[in-house]
Amino acid sequence: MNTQIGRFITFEGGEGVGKSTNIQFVAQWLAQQGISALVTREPGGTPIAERIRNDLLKAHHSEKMADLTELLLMFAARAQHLKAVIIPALASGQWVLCDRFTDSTIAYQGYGRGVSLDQIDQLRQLVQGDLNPDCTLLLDAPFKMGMSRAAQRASDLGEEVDRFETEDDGFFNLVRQGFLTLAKAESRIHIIDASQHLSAVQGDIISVLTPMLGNGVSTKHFASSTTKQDDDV
Ligand code: Z5A
Repeated sequence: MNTQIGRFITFEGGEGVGKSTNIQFVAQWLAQQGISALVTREPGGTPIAERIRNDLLKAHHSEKMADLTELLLMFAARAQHLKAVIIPALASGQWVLCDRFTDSTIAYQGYGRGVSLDQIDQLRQLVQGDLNPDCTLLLDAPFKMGMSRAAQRASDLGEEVDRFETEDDGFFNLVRQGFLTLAKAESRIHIIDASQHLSAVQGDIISVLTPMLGNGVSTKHFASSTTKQDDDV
């Protein structure tokens, strides 16, 4: 029986820090190494999960979405995405490159909205079991820099503002600190300085991923990730 499984790489960070740009770059770079990668995103990645995404991001609901509703919808979309897309791809030996995953839930719903981290962890266990990313690239930049890049892109492409983009500076600062706190605690998370020129960002990303090419497949995927010293940011 072939027990080889692919690598699970997630891209995290605030808005406009370059996740979509760099996920495409990594997919092309892996293809040059002869590695097939599936690019996907959260919330979303399947027809059902994309419908949930639409409800989550729509800026103008006639009622305010409760924080717990938002949290449960994130995990509902994730359950579908894991079952229909991520787990089958990994099992077939493909690498999965995912634009956001559970670290975003901890940063946005936990640190940003103030939902209990213990409750988030219970849902994480229920939905993921022991499946965690092998490696997470945390693209970090001052949130105003990301917002202004995203605003420029939105105006170039005529995109609408989503519900999260209407939050205030305090919320985005909490989210950024949440990501940085997680990065200190989890050895799989690598902080990439996303305020640099794009070529420097991509050089740093390759430095992180190159050691993973040595044995392009992993059989340890479902083991829990290693924990670093639990310092504060
Ligand atoms: N959310 C949540 O709350 N909880 C969860 O569990 C999950 C998500 C999974 C949807 O995210 C929202 O869902 C998100 C959090 C929440 N809300 N917010 N904020 P999304 O991923 O769909 O949307 P986003 O985070 O807002 O991503 P984005 O705006 O698409 O940004 P990005 O993908 O990180 O950036 P980009 O599109 O690659 O780059 C933006 C522009 O900057 C573009 O024109 C690039 O060419 C340019 N760029 C990129 N890098 C550089 C550098 N280094 N220099 C100069 N210019 C650059």
